[in-house]
Amino acid sequence: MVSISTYRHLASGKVRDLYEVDEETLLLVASDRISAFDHVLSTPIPDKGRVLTAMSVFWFELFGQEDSGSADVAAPPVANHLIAARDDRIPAEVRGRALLVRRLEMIPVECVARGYLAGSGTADYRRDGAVCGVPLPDGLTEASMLPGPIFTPATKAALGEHDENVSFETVAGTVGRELAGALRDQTLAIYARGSAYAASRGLILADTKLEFGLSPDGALVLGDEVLTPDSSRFWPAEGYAPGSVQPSFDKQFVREWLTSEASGWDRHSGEAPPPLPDEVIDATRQRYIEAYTRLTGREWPPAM
Ligand code: Q0Z
Repeated sequence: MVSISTYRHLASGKVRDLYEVDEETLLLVASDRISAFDHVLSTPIPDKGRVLTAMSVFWFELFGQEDSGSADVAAPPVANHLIAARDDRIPAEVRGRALLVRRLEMIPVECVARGYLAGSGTADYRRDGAVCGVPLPDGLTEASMLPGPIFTPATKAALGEHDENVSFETVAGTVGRELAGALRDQTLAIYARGSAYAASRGLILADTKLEFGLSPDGALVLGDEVLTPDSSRFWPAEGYAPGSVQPSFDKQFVREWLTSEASGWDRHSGEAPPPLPDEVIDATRQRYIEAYTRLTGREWPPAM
């Protein structure tokens, strides 16, 4: 039986860890850690890592197919880094929340597609009337639907920093115009397919962040995690109301409790947030599972 300590630790993000299996194979592990207000909380959410992993697998499989059913828009298959979610090289301790993936040469661009105004998109629009150099019409408000989906790349910041929105021209300067164009086209194609599918399940995909890499033969490959609540904003279509910040599908209970009197915490204090009460943990776990079952139409837990 293989243990995770067999593998060299390569990197850790806020809530994920990356290990080297061999020269061409990596293990991408989603933890149960959750972040809120730029802090990683001391309380894990049971099953969160399994939900996000199963969701990524669902999307990799959907987008890997030419025609993915009535909810998906017909498009050529997208190559991705997934080797297996079930494999003897996946240690028992992380099984269900780890993916064996092809090692790629990652492209240092956060590839964001937005169909709606939110987060840094709203901030940039209010300041510049544009996001990442893409001009937008007057009169938009928080959570407005955009005239059409836009590519709003960002450069990955160091741990603890925020990604910096950049223009297409900046990406072209970094990786070349041809690759920049391919990143934009693939990102918008995946957003179109993902948002059409999500809409058929009663969910708005407001925006999403993708990462791509190059395989040894030079092909562009979709990497990382895909269309999870950690990389995307999902809003329930039934409650959608532009003009104010939309409640997060997954983290709303956490945010509401942390900013309530009950937590005793001031998000601007610089202090670490307190541990979550059991009711908030349970409600949040249920929200993640609901996101999975609602999006995929599959039972929880998946067979992995
Ligand atoms: C992903 C990340 C972290 C989790 C590198 N297929 C790949 N080939 C080469 N590198 C990567 C991948 Cl996915 C890769 N990341 C982001 C960092 C935990 C994911 F610490 N970094």
